[in-house]
Amino acid sequence: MPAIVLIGAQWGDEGKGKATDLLSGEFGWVVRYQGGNNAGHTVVTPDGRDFALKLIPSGILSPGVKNVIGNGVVVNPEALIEEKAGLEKRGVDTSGLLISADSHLIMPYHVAIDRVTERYLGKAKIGTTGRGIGPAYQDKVARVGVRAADLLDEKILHQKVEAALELKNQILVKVYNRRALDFTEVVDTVLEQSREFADKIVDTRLLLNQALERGETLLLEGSQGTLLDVDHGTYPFVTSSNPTAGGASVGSGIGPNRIDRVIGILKAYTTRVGSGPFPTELQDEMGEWLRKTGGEVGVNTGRARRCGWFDAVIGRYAARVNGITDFFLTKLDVLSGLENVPICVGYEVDGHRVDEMPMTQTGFHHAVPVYEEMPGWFEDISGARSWADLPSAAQAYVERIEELTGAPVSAIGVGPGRDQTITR
Ligand code: 2SA
Ligand code: GDP
Ligand code: MG
Repeated sequence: MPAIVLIGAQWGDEGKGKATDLLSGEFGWVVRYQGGNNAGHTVVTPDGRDFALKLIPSGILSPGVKNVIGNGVVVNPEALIEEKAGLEKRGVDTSGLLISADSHLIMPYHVAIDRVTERYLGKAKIGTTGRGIGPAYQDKVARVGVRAADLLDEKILHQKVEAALELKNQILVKVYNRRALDFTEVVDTVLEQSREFADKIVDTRLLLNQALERGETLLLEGSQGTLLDVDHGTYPFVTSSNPTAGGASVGSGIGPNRIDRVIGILKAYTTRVGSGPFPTELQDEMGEWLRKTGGEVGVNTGRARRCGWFDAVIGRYAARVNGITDFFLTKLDVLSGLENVPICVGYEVDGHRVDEMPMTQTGFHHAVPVYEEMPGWFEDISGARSWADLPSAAQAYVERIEELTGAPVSAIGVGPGRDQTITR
């Protein structure tokens, strides 16, 4: 077990924080490899305390584990300081946190452009978290980004920010009719902020590979989810990085052959936050019931999540594109109390039955779910700790998901707590 990847198999918020926390004690290192402070990973510790991790890996709550913000992550210095200080205030030791010198920084102009672009798009907006994620990745790919290592060289930092800001201010002022940002203020602020974490900026790629050579183990923690992947998701309604398992190698700098397990975190129903197609979405009281019962509210933005039934087409797709070895099925407890539980087994697209993800954006927009009804269960299963504790209808529901997705379910979540987990 050199390295394992843990990814979201749907549109995010499947329970990756809980799963990472649950496993991190078995690993030497926990690594975030993409995304930034758009994520919201909830961990409930055994003493009942609730933590919402955004940029910092969820392994930070496990003493002795080293936590890495990898090169594939975009780092907002202000958000990093705030999150770190918030954890320390609650008694969490953050001394094991390291930041890749190659990670790109989210600058104030990225946040401004993200928000103004969304407003400008109006009804066609992506529904981003407004954290500057897309614009920061745009600059990375356009080769005008500012990286964490640049904070260690004032001269270079000045040059890079000056070049970037000249163009950004043109966009902000001329395209969006907004206020220009002041160069000196931007540079001075980021330099001031960097003093709080400059000693944590290191060559994480080298450290991670050396750790592997010593036989230490890594858990690579994905954020968002498969359907939000910029390559494999419901483009353009996606985030600007690669949450899928392939992104873990690129975003951390370890070879793909080091990874020998890919755990897909899969919610027992489906949610999505932000715009974009969602075939099994329930826009009725049933959707409202799932939202309330499952507590489906954005950890970061407080936005209500859209809710719907389990979609096996997506589950099967995620199993394939990530090479999922096993699923952690979360929030099964939320479904208690339903007479029947529908599972989407395929789609009708423009009069044709399809069993796989439609190839085109229009096809997916037109996808109407084909449901199979599974018998429900009424027992409260939040206290179940073994497979045998589950009612037979709940067992049948899990087994049907395994059949339809083609991957085994190795753990089942029956509540937010670490112990509210059934391992098989
Ligand atoms: P962005 O900000 O550019 O990454 O937004 C692009 C799309 O990606 C979605 N996205 C997310 N979806 C689910 N959960 C996320 N994290 C937070 C949470 C979200 C929140 O844990 O609840 O608090 O609202 C997350 N981050 C990005 C986003 O909604 C857009 O659809
Ligand atoms: P993440 O982004 O994938 O880490 O997921 P979020 O933290 O955004 O959302 C998952 C929510 O479900 C959090 O409030 C978790 O505490 C909670 N949760 C995780 N697993 C379970 C489970 O098995 N049952 C219940 N009821 N809640 C869970
Ligand atoms: Mg989340």
